[in-house]
Amino acid sequence: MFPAGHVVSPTTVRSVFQGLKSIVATGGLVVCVATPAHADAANGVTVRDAWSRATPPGITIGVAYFVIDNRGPDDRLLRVSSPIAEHAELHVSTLDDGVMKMLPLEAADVGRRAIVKFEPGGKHVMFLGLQRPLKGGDRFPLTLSFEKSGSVRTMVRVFGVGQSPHGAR
Ligand SMILES: [Cu+2]
Repeated sequence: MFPAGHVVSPTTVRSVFQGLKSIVATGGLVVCVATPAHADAANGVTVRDAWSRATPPGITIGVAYFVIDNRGPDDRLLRVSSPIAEHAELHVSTLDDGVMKMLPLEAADVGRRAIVKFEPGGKHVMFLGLQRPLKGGDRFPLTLSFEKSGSVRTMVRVFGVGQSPHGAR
């Protein structure tokens, strides 16, 4: 929806991710949670606390945040993917003169024994072409591909509008 290097006004960002009241849709996303929601480990890299925000009806972009805990050597997050969206991209947000800019990241470095946080206002995963709106309480899988550690799959928990793992926002 947004081209690479897009510039979006803070208002747009707010309305997409927080502001609009979500209309309760019937028959919400049903994800079979066969995988436990706790962190999944692979060769030293662990991904935990993955979360996302509910999306308003008609909006086909979404976002995801998580914490990468690397107990091994230097690594890099190269790609992400999820069955809920046509594309998933690595982005970074910066506030520049009151304008929220989101830029695509080619990869995210994960240093040796480092913790890298994807969080609001910083690095995030952006979903383009969501198959359907995300609702609070949903869970969906996200696969992160690392240069050395390979694929790490985690489950993302969707929070309602104005909610986050840290309480209301
Ligand atoms: Cu973005």
